[in-house]
Amino acid sequence: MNISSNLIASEQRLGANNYKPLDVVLTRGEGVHVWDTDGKRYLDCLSAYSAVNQGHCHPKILAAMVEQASRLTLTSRAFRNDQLGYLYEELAALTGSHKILPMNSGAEAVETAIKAVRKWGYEVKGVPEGMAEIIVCANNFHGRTLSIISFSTDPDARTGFGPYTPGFRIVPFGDAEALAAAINTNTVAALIEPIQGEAGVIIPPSGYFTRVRELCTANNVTLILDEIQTGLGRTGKLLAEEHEGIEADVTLIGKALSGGFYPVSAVLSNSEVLGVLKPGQHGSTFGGNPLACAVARAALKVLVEEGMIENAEKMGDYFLEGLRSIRSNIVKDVRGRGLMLAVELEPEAGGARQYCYALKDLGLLAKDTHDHTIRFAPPLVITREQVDWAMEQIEKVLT
Ligand code: IF1
Repeated sequence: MNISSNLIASEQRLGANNYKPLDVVLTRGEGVHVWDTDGKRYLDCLSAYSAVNQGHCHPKILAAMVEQASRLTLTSRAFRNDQLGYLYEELAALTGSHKILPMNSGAEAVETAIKAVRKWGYEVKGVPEGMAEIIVCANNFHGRTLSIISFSTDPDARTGFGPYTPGFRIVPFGDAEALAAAINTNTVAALIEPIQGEAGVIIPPSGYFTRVRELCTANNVTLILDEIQTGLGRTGKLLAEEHEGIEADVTLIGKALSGGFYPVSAVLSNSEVLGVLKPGQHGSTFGGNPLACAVARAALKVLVEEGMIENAEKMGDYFLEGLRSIRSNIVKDVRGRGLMLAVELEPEAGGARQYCYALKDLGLLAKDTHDHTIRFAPPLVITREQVDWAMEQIEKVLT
């Protein structure tokens, strides 16, 4: 038995069985590439679900992390640290947000936003206590906590974990009139992904978000966009909302906020929503810690200064064009924006997972979702030559 089969056996014996990863054991990463324990190199077309947008082990983020880790890692928010203020300034300058609340995981950012808009609903909008409603979309993915899975429509994510948190209304994604019909005087927010990731890279019809924005403004409803996956360059813009020409009231970011080095998330707010949280009402031991802040500052800096967002737009268009040019009778649909791409296979293809294994054998790592869809989301530093190489492998496997 080699190292990787021993490690896989240990995982199977001792690990909770809540994942079914491809059987590739990775030990090193650099830029768009990762290596397994046998030394085989792969082009990473998942980027840890868009957390390593900046590429694996980006040297400048690494340097910031090492420097900060050797100086000060954690103070808790009982005291102040000399990194948080800088992160606030830099995030505000970059995104135009007025108030920021740092957390760790994406799910925590979502939970934070839910708490804040409920309190805002009671204190500012005048919703009767306990009556606040939040509108969400069918086939959403916002994380794994109890309140978040309470409004999931995915049986795997939800079934068996009740009792569920009330206060959510589910409407179809991409249907603004359904959202309009669901709004009432107790509606405090609409929580939406700009592009649904887990659902299979679902892009809403054009004009959807313009109408959603109008509806939210007209009804004093907070528009919360979950940009945890779509944000920070993934779709070819800093935030995916820019494609729609709108501004959310509350924007959630995570994942690539650290370039994959550390769990860092944040709630960005343009409105008074975050202002309702007073000392003692919300927080986290690690949220806003100096190590997280230093890493996030470096991750944002390289994203912007090294042109990764523009590259995502260019290489995304090129990758999409390449995928669309593949002639294969098992391909049902090809879609994407920036470097958030998907190929949906015909049901006769027999499931996407076998194609992911075939791609892995050729040195390309991609992830299946919802049985019939393969996602492609490489780090934003991918070059034209690397896209060409990826396309050759994908074409081989699909034709
Ligand atoms: C897993 C999916 C992606 C997210 C959006 C919040 C979160 C996520 C839009 C929560 C997280 C991850 C979690 C990861 C799988 C992955 C995923 F397939 F499940 F849907 F990316 F496509 N909002 N998405 O996409 O962030 O708390 O995880 O930091 O293994 O569960 P988190």
